[in-house]
Amino acid sequence: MQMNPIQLFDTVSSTYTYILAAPDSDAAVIIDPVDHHCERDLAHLARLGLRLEYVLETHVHADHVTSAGRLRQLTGAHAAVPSGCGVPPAEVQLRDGDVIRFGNGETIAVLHTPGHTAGSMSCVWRGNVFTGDTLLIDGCGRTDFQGGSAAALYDSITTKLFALPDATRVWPGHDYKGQAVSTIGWEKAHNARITGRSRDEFIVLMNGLNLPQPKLIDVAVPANRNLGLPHG
Ligand SMILES: N[C@@H](CCC(=O)N[C@@H](CS)C(=O)NCC(=O)O)C(=O)O
Ligand SMILES: [Fe+2]
Repeated sequence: MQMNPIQLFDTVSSTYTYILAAPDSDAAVIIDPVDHHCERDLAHLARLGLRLEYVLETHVHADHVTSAGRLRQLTGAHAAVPSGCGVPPAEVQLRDGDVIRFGNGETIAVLHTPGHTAGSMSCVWRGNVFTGDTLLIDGCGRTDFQGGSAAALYDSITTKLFALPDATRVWPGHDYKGQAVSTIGWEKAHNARITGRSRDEFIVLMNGLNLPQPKLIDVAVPANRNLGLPHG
């Protein structure tokens, strides 16, 4: 079976980028592309004969710069970002419950899943959920910058993502341990941050992590609010 979604990795920031290829047309969507992999991603699309319709961002990233603006310029794709992320140049400002249509009747359902950042979104397509940094495999995104909230993250994961069918495949925005894909059922039963913790216990855990700031945060956040393009 053709690998779909196509999962691509950035070893610098441990970011996953995804290409979703419509099974019955040449249309494609890319999720969370990374600046220095623009040519790699264009080559993937070209080799597979795919035409990019949307560049989608799950949130404004703090640890790497997106290539969304450049991919949009080079392919004519539309840029779609969460409306709560403050990215004015994106023509599609996503809200909870929105549906992105591409190809021949393909639909991506958009869920607002705040917590890692205030605007963070997850996207559901054909039994797959792209969780950005809301739910990671056996983990979750941090909640200590960009309007993050441990309480909101707990609610997003347990009431929105865990409401998806157990067989739904979970494709995270990052992985720091060499893991690639999970399922909602597995995460419900085993997630090291969530499973067996009350909401209050989760909040205490997250608020006590004391992680160092991402090295690129002061560069990445302003750049990503302009789709990774230079300001001016
Ligand atoms: N050391 C990394 C930190 C990366 C980081 O903080 N990643 C965020 C996602 S943007 C996160 O939520 N990580 C989860 C964790 O470290 O528990 C860097 O400097 O970029
Ligand atoms: Fe993030």
